[in-house]
Amino acid sequence: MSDPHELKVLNPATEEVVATVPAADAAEVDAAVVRASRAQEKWAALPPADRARQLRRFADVVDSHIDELARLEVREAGHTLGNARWEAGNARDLLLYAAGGAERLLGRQIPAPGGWDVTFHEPLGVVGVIAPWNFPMPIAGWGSFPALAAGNAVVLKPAETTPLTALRLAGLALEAGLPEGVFQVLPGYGRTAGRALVDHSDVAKIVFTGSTRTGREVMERCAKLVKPVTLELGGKSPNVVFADADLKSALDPFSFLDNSGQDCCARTRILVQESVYDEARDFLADALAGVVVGDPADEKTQMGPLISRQQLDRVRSYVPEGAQALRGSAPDGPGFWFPPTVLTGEKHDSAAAREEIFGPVAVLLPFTDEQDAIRLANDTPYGLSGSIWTRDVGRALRVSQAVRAGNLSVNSHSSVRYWTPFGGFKQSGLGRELGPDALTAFTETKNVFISTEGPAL
Ligand code: TXE
Repeated sequence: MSDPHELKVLNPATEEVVATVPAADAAEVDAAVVRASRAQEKWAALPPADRARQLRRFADVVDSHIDELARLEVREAGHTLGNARWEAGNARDLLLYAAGGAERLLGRQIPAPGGWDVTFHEPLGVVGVIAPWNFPMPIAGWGSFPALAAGNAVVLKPAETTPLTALRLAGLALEAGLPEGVFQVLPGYGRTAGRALVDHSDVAKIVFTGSTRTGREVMERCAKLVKPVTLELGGKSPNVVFADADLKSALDPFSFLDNSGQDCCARTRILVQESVYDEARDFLADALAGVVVGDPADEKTQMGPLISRQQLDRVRSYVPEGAQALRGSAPDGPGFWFPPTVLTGEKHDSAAAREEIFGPVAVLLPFTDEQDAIRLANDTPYGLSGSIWTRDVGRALRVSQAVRAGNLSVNSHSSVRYWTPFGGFKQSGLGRELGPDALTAFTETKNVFISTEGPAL
């Protein structure tokens, strides 16, 4: 069965149609890649400072549209206004940070007898970025902006449910003076436009963020062309809380409720030392009851709806009627609402404790001692993120070394900053985005040896 020719974008808080957008087919993907290839040659030939200046101008234009972009994100993704403003600001900040990278894409000079040996970071060509719906603007930027700064052209396919902010960003890029074809956004279905981008022989790399299942398929298809991939996949991150921790901060419910739990770094396995388990449960019961769930456009709202009916059904399937749980409240009526929930009767190996739910649902589990905490924290195929809460510095260091995950925080729930590397161990992904090395992931290293001996006369 072929996909429809358009995408219907719904407001997840009301189920009203926000917009209808044409969906690209394989021929349109091909045409975009041809345009991108042409544009890329000129873009890569620009002096780095000129490329940087154009990206800074793009950042300025994004900056003057923060509120518009944020309100669009609220309507298409149901994010709270505060979060959406942060997301638009993140796109601006990453543009500025990546722009500086264009001027600092340094090679090396390596000692070699009989001459000089130097390395260059050359752009790959056309990069395909496949983005998810959970953070449409930031993740579009994480894949695209460092690639652009390194001299590549980008074709970005946003998720079916959230194409609008990405399309607007592409419009703002043109407004800022970026050459046509350098940054194109092509909404479409995963198995049509997404696959066409992955399979295209002139797309030099794929950056994919989404489910582990689809990521595996993307990697398999890329293998046929020996095409490099960066994969940012799912997570089931632990929040390890020792008895000596500041419980109030450690059990901040927004460590798993932010973005309605649709966050690959959400700390959804709350592992609490058994001596403070009851105290933790009582604290969470009160905290969930106080969470304001409702209209995401209202400044006072702390948590909005889920993205879609499909996601709501998926989340519901993990919380059957009569499940032992602490619950907050959520609106009735239209919209994809689910209340903040902590499951308290799960075993370590139950589906809810092991699988990525991607909704406002965490499990609360006890552990005995440090070794038990490490064992449970690592008892998952994922390895994206996690928090460790203790006042014992030695223990904090030991546990952060022992937990196999790409992004940990000690006595904090922070995880993603545009200037630090981000990515997963195990089945959470492959490669890193952001941080000081972000641009090199979009380059080939070329080594050139120059003889100083000269040709024999
Ligand atoms: O993801 P998909 P879905 C997880 C989360 C969620 C589950 C399913 O657990 O509940 O995945 O979400 C495109 N070839 N995450 O179904 O299918 C698709 O169009 C090429 C975690 O939305 O992975 C979209 O643009 N592309 C995650 C993108 O892939 C394909 C964020 C993601 O969709 C494709 C999102 C194909 N065959 C979901 N099939 C995170 N890491 O944060 C789909 N796509």
